[in-house]
Amino acid sequence: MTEKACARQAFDHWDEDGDGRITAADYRARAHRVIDAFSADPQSDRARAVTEAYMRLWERMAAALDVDKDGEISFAEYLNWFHGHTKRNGDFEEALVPALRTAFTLADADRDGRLDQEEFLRLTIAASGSDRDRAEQAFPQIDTDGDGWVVFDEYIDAIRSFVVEGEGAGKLLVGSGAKSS
Ligand SMILES: [Ca+2]
Ligand SMILES: [Ca+2]
Ligand SMILES: [Ca+2]
Repeated sequence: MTEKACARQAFDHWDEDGDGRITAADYRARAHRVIDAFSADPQSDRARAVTEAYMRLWERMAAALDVDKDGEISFAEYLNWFHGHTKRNGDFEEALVPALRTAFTLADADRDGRLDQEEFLRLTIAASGSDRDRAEQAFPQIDTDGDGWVVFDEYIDAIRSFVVEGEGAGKLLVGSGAKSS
């Protein structure tokens, strides 16, 4: 995949309402989709942690990417940033991991720190815009030790390998055509 195609895929992944701009509304909608997927009370601590983490992620992304400060990240702005930052793990770690952690925590209904396949499917469909077939394909690849459970580290490793390198099982989660819109 070319760098531009990779950037487009990632951009579309975050442009939740598909209007060609990434805004605070897209991040809020993404957080709400995750909360809805687990029928969580939006006022519960775990649900509010998801919304807050996604809004912090938005603020961080906007500060770095919204160069003309119009409150929106255009694809041109995204692409500029993408050129310089895709190979740097630190940005990924700092920005995205806390949001994914709150989503994972919400998905982990019995709080044992791991997701069974059904919990994993619901999380990835909501948080990554993946469809069910792709998420089912991804599960055995992400469950790298094959114990039938996905722990947070396995989940993050897969997403990271895609975000940073454009490869791996994370591609199945964020891959093109994953969204119906
Ligand atoms: Ca949008
Ligand atoms: Ca802008
Ligand atoms: Ca496992």
